Amino acid sequence: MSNSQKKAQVGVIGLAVMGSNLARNFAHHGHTVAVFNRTTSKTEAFIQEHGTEGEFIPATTMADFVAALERPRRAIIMVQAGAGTDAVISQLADLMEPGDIIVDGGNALYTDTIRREKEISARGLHFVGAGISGGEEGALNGPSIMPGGTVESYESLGPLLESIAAVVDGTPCCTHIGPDGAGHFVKMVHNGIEYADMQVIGEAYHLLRYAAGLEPQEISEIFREWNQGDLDSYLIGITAEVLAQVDAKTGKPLIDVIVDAAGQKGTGRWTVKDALDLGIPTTGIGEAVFARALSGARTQRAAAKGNLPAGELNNLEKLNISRADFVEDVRRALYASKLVAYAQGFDEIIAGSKKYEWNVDPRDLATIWRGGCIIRAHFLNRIVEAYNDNPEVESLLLAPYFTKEMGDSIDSWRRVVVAATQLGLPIPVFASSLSYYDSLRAARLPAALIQGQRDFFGAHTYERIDLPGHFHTLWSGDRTEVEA
Ligand code: NBP
Repeated sequence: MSNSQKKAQVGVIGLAVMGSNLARNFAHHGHTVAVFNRTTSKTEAFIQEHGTEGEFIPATTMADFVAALERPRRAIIMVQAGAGTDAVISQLADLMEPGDIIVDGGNALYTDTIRREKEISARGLHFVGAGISGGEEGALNGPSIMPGGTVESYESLGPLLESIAAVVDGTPCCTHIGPDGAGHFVKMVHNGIEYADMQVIGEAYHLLRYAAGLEPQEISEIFREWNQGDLDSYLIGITAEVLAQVDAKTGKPLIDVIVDAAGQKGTGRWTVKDALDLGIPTTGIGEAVFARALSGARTQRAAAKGNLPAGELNNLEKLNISRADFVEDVRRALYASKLVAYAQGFDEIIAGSKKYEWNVDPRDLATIWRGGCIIRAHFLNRIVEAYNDNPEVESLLLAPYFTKEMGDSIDSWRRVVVAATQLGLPIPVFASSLSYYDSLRAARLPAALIQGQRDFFGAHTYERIDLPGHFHTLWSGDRTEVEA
């Protein structure tokens, strides 16, 4: 029901998939919601379709939209990230008054959010970059929400957002993350972790299909079973659904008629670029982003298919591995690789938080990612426990639960990596995560040689294990060592 007399507690701008579902979610929770879309016909269609679900105030101009909001005004922008967001912010800011709050709920790059927050706060308004995860279904029924911005803005905005967020064990999946770009930064890394999680699941499927020779329906059942244990998560659940789907047109498993080229919108790539800048080895996320890129290089792949020597390939029988053992090994390899990806993602969040002085509490993230979002998973409770036990833990992998899981998985993981390599099947994240793990635990790394090489060609100096200071060998002279 629309009501032009009443003021709205919240407004949503942009009535595409995310905005319309979010607006409905607010209305379902008893809030009056002002709605506006650049193309008015979309607002009309929205009211036509959903107007009876709650109290909406449709606006045909931005001025009407702003006038419909109670103060302090709370307007959530759900438009395409980038130029569209900038345009809407500028129009809104011109119409708003000090103390009002502009929320960008889109997938903005966090550095844009930092810039926007600076500009908007200089005008006396609050600007909140809020990561919202859960896609269409989450926006409607309870997303995971990661708002940045000032503490003051959260006092007004928080209860509203918490009222529509997913709830796990009585706790809403929404909390104040930290100042300016903190919310969008953690949402970015969340998406990066999502890339790695999806890729390791993909690798497990690929091995069960092409190494163990199982059919999609059988693999669906295996994933369903896995979803009862440690791997219990949204992504494992939907994997079972996708694999069980039969294509109505051909009668084949749907998976077999979908082109094997994965798309991406950019948040995974941003996560990796930022990890490079921060010097954090998020190898799992990186390999997952590259795996999508390689899958999409369709011309190059077509040229290479059947034309690159594979060497002598093996099979499970020759490797003396039973199918049942292999399935269990793959489950453990999947879990171990996944834990590595999460550990790396949390390393990046901690490093980003330090760089920007955001004071992000990693426990908050593990808590609010338990529901609503794409990477929601049972084991996130373990991350909360790990940081509760030791907030300064050097890596999540060193927390007792994780170390034990790695110990229980490591032999399986090595067998899977060896088997996949001998079968010629690609497992970029399984393999690179194992290398990361072995690098992390290594007593010595070949980095000593790299330092020697760097000193040889560029006099970059090296440190010694037995003396303080920096040293240089006179490589082109008499090869004695001097202190730099
Ligand atoms: P889209 O990203 O497809 O954006 C479409 C909306 O943006 C329409 O309402 C459109 O208005 C509006 N818009 C554009 Br485009 N340019 C505009 C401009 N210059 N001024 C005003 N409005 C403009 O919508 P979405 O998929 O609902 O996503 C919204 C945001 O949420 C994005 O940032 C997205 O990355 C993020 N997000 C999406 C998901 C998801 O699962 N889809 C999940 C999480 C976050 P029009 O109707 O007049 O063209």
